[in-house]
Amino acid sequence: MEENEFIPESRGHLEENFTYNILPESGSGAEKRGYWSRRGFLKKGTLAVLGTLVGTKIAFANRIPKDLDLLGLGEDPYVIPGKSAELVVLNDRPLNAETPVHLLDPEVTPGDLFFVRNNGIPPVNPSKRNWQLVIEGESAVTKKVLTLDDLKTKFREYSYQLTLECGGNGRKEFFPPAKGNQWTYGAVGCATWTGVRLKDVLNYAGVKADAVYVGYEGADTHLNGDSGKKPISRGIPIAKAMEDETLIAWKMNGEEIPLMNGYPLRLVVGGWPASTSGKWLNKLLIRNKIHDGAKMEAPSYMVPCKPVGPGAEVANEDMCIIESMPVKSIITFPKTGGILKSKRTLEVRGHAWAGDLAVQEVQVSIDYGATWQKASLKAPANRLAWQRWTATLNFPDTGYYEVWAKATDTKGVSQPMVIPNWNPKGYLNNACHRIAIKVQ
Ligand SMILES: Nc1nc2c(c(=O)[nH]1)N[C@H]1C(S)=C(S)[C@@H](COP(=O)(O)O)O[C@H]1N2
Ligand SMILES: [Mo]
Repeated sequence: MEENEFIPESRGHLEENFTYNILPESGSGAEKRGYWSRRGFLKKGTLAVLGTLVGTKIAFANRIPKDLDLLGLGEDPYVIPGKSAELVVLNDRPLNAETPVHLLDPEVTPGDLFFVRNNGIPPVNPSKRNWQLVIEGESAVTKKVLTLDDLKTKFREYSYQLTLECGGNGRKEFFPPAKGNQWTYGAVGCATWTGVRLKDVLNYAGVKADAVYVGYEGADTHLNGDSGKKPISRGIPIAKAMEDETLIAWKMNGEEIPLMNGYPLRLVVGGWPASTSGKWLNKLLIRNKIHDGAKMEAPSYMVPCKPVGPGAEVANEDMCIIESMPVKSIITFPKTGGILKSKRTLEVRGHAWAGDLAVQEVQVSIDYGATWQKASLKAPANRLAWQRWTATLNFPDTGYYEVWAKATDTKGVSQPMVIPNWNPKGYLNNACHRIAIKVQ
């Protein structure tokens, strides 16, 4: 095994006596530098797209070795504009990319590292100046149309740090596998969002007594080019919509929201599946029934109402809408694979969150869960923000260790050690995160 001294990333800091071994991740293409794609995939289906990018048809297309980067493309086609090259692209149509878990280390997730989950094609060059937000629906007293300026001048501005996690984060671990993006740990982030309270805007239009749900629509378009069809149009019950922290935001970390995260305007619903946080927001629908937009229908963003065995077939009527996300934690420092040299103590850290609840306790184990040590845990910056945890580990001997982290929410519910309730779409995997450490 080759060992190199290296600085793993610009933003992490290395402890003294700490290095990494670079193990090629199998299939990731890390071992295939040079002419070969770092991204490790060039799908057949993208050839037509590549053709348009190089400006002519690609001759001998069927002979292009898998994973070859075409020189004529210049830049790595899988670096997303406005995003770090270190995001891992899982799909390019629609574009989906996750954050490597160790890059989630900052307490506030930077915009260029925030994951991207698209269901359709984002709007091209959306105009901030001409942006309009329509508020209507059966349970709206009056229809309203607001510009961005209206939002900024008619309502009070609020900022909250809010955790957004895709319902499918962790899907990769389910067996039998579930179709869809094979997210590992990185479809989560916690940025500071600035905007107005959704409830203030809803009240401005007037909310009738029979209102039960608020649905959103965005300016993205369907993959199949059908302009009448929305790629996604989800929603939340009126009670969640009326919470102080539910925002219509135009800023992320004090700057304009990156295009891929919803510029110029998006909903931010902390603690719930991020699919409820509509990007490129241009319509709110105050509904007198559960919103019936795209991806509200079963089995999208639903799990079996009662647990089922792995691989079970579940009828649509036995599926329930996911609401608050479950308790979860990640280890963000060190990056897995670290080698601790001539030292037996190491400070590890990460974040923990628990949907609508707060985290009460985080514990860590270095002996495969036989014994646990309490980590120190910070209060959240505000309700629905993830919480920083840290722990100082004392390794009794040299050797290979795994560090496991486990969070418990304020209702006493802990993360499972094994993959939880299998479900057909692979949602809500909140099993404990583990990293490997070698003590030399
Ligand atoms: N308009 C629109 N809003 C959307 C989506 C989308 O495809 N279109 N994807 C949803 C899903 S499934 C998730 S997980 C989050 C992802 O937000 P992000 O891309 O900013 O990380 O946005 C949600 N809002
Ligand atoms: Mo999602």
